[in-house]
Amino acid sequence: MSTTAGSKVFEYIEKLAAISEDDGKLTRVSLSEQHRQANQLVAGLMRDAGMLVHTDAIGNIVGRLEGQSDSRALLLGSHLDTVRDAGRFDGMLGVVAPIVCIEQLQKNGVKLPFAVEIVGFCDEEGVRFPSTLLGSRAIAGTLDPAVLNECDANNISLADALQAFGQDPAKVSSASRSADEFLGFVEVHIEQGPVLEREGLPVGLVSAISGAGRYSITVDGVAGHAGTVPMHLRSDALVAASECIVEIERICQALPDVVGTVGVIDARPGAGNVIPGQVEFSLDLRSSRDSTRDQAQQQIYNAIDSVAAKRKVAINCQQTYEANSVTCDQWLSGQIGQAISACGHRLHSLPSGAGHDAMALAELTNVAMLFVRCAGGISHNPEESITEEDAEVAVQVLYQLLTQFEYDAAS
Ligand code: HGY
Ligand code: MN
Ligand code: MN
Repeated sequence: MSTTAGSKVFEYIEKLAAISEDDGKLTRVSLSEQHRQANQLVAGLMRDAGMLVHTDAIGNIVGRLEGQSDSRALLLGSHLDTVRDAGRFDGMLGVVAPIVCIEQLQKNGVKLPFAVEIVGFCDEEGVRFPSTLLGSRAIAGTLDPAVLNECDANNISLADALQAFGQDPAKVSSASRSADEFLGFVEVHIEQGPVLEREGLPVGLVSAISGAGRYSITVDGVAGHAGTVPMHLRSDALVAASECIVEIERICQALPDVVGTVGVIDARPGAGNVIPGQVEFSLDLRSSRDSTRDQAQQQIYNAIDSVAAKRKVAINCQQTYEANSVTCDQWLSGQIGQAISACGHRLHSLPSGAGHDAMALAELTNVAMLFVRCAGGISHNPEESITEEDAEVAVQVLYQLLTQFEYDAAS
């Protein structure tokens, strides 16, 4: 059977999907042994495609193909870390599709005037550490050094994790790149939503990326004996947290274009016959409009204050991360749009509710995104899937973009 670009993409995706810390599920967090193995696999694919490869100071894997006449690079790529029990395309598609495209260019003897770099970012999901977009923010030069002190669930700091990964945490800032090195950043990513499938389209153009805030909310009540403390004398941290969570849902349902998610909750001491004395839960708050997200945040804080007073508990809300919404660059998006049309597909532009490394890179260079249809819009779920045909279209659009790329060579 002849290999197509789509089948090559799937071949590489399957190899990456086999590298996981969980048997039978795909979980690969940043700076782990599994991340190291994934970087090594991707480095081999990049080298086989004729690229020079290095690992930067934050653990991103970076491949580069020199241009014939211009040292500036069009940057491509996405993330190699995953959520827990993840799908195999979220992130990885945006690293593998560009590599297959470079393979095709090399096979066809096409020499581009400008350089191409492909990056596999080390941490976009923010599963291991409280912050996220670590790899892309390091490249953009916007990473706050304070994140080096953030710890994972095993109390390992980012600095120690970098050390164990073979990187010197004192040199993280050397991962930052300068704007004049790049022509722009294009990220290929699954849509993670149902729109392209409903439109009957294999690919789409991203107009904007929603901003997001992440919070850690701690409720302090009074632990007690489940059998001896009357209901009216309790300061039950878990019931108070539950009321806060229902309030968060009510507020986000009432506001336009806001989504709020509590994905993690930890009740302590965690015994069935003990009234929970302390609860910590996460909040992920998003909107394509930063002002609306701010409005939701304020309403949530007010609601939490009311619950605290009513239930005689102390509640602390700590924002651990924020990324403002990003509008994709018109010029770069226009070139992707031309490539989509040239490949014979109707152009459809849509916003991204999910966050992406492109949000961080927008601080450094022009960014644009190509979405690929995914079945049922399912993502952050092992059922996440795309077709080989759509993967083929993504590579074709990238090929068209690179070979027809128009830019001001003089500047
Ligand atoms: O959470 C997100 O939007 C992304 O998948 N990290
Ligand atoms: Mn994701
Ligand atoms: Mn992603």
